[in-house]
Amino acid sequence: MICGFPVRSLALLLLLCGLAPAQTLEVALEYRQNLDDKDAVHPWGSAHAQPSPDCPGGDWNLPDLTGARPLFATVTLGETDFLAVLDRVAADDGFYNRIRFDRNDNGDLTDDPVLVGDLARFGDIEQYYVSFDDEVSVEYRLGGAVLPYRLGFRLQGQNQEDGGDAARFIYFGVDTACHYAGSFTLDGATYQVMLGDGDCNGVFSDTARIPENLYVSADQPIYAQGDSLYLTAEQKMSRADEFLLGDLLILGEKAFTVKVDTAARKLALAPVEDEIVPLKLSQAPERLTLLERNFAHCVMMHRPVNPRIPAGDWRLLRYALLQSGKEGDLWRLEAAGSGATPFLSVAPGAEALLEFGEPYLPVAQVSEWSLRNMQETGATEADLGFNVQGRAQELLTDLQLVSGKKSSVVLSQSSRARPAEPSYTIVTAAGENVAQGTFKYG
Ligand SMILES: [Ca+2]
Ligand SMILES: [Ca+2]
Repeated sequence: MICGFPVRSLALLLLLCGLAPAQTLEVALEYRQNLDDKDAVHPWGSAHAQPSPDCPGGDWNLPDLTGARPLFATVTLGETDFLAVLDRVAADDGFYNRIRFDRNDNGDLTDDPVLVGDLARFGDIEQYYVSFDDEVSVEYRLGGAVLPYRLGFRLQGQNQEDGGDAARFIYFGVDTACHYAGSFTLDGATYQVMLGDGDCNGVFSDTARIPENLYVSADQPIYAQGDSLYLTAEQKMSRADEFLLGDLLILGEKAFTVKVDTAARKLALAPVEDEIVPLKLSQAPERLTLLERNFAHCVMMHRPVNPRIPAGDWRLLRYALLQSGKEGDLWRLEAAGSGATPFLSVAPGAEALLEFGEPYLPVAQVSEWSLRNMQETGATEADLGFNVQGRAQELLTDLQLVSGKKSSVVLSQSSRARPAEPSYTIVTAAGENVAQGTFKYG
């Protein structure tokens, strides 16, 4: 007998005592092509495949190519390398506008559909942008599985007739046109999820990190890279439901480790068992993402209640807040950590406090880039930027009216869901007006 219950009722007893054995949530992931539901929101992903005039080693069967200098690029998905050949429809076309892509990975580029792009030239220099309407569906290998994928392509660059390394300056963009979707139920709520391959490498488990060579300034949000997890308890997914993929998820008052197994098409959410530290938040966010200094962990929080996180130094990446106005209008504010946002040190055994959000301060300033440009080139014009900065020196990235027809906030004429653009006046020390205008969203 335990607590007056027979032993065979142990499971029931544990449930009653709130000590039910922690269960891992297994979420089956279904492959989706973005074109299956064109009007829906889809995760975005992209990679650059560096073109080269040299064909990689291999036993290739190449078609006749047009133009003096065809280029070759390798697109890697999982453990499969696909060869792409760039050439021109007509020898005198200004830029590369035809792609042969070894879609079935058989070394023969004569049995694949030929992709022809729309060539757009802009600027006085011979700068081109080439878009391709056709996408390609492929199969690739990963972890013993053969998986489907869908890709789109675009090209950008300057036509340079001479010079051996001209290909270095050509951007061959490969875009993800597919994702995985699934759902799970927790405490009576049904959550929809989508997984996106942010770096377009066929692996959907790349967690957030900041590129080594990224220039991080105080007046710019920090853009981390990685795959994405969209999560919502609503019927319809929106752009605001995106997280950069983390290895930890705080959902309400629960904490889970997140494991994506692309080959098995599975997302596993296992209750966190390691010791983690209570974290107080100065505001209640709709969602919030923290990245550990060395990218050892990334925590995604969805409507967190008494969240806990591992010890370490943490960087505030992004958050979203919902706030009601006086007229019953509901606003969503989104912000991202900047280069000036301090790290938060979280030590074992002591509750930490993450301060962010209100009070927000308007900041008008000449950008660091513009100042450097003036100093280095003697330029006499500069960009005047407008930011709204929160308590952690984070920067507002968006402020939108989510619902409600009336609002005491004056709305923008150009972007009706946003507040009106602020205006500015520049005055000399002597009080003379020298310039005035209105900022633009950008
Ligand atoms: Ca082929
Ligand atoms: Ca990836």
